[in-house]
Amino acid sequence: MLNIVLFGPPGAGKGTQSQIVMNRYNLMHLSTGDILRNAMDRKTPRGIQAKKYMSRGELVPDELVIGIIGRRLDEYLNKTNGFIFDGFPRTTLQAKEFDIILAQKQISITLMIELEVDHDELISRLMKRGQLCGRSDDQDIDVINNRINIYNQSTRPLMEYYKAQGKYVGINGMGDVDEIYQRICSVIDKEIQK
Ligand code: B4P
Repeated sequence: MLNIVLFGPPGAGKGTQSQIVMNRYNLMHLSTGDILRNAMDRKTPRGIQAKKYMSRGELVPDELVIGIIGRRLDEYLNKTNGFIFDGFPRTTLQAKEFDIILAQKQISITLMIELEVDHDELISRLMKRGQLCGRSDDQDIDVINNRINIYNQSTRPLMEYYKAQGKYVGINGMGDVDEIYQRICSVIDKEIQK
């Protein structure tokens, strides 16, 4: 099974790239951000709980997102070649719990690919999306900065966790979508050929 964690700050292109990479390798795309936004729109108890955090640009509690991922894994495990995890894990606790859940299912993460993007480019992409799509967490510069700061403090250190397992690869996330897609595919193809 090919299981990829696509990693990077808000606006790095994780969601954008996941959509095209999943088609090429026939993978299931699991985005905790999309799942939480869907729950918010449907006003489910989890969605109502998540909204408090997401509207401020804060991370949703670990137990809530870990539960979501566990349930989705059970649902799709026997129906796919593998997964792209987009926006998960985001904390060390999530990564550790995730490894335990995966081991119980006798699978593991193949690679963590980080998209490296300059701070000014992140702000510009997110503000543009805020204008085009109306996502509320992309419309307020303070919320955007809070998300980027939380990424740097709580999420980026996770790369060390995957580096220690020999699974981390950083790639240049600047440039047009197709260029970045080609860079991601060359990393995955190299791994598949090993
Ligand atoms: P996410 O939905 O993961 O949102 P994101 O970090 O903003 O990145 P996203 O993947 O959507 O954007 P992308 O970079 O593709 O998280 C939202 C919130 O959910 C979090 O703040 C948190 O509250 C909560 N959450 C989610 N997962 C959680 C977890 N595990 N634990 C706790 N809380 C969690 O793209 C951004 C924009 O850039 C797009 O408009 C795109 O068109 C554009 N773009 C992409 N590539 C480009 C390129 N090469 N050039 C120009 N523009 C580009």
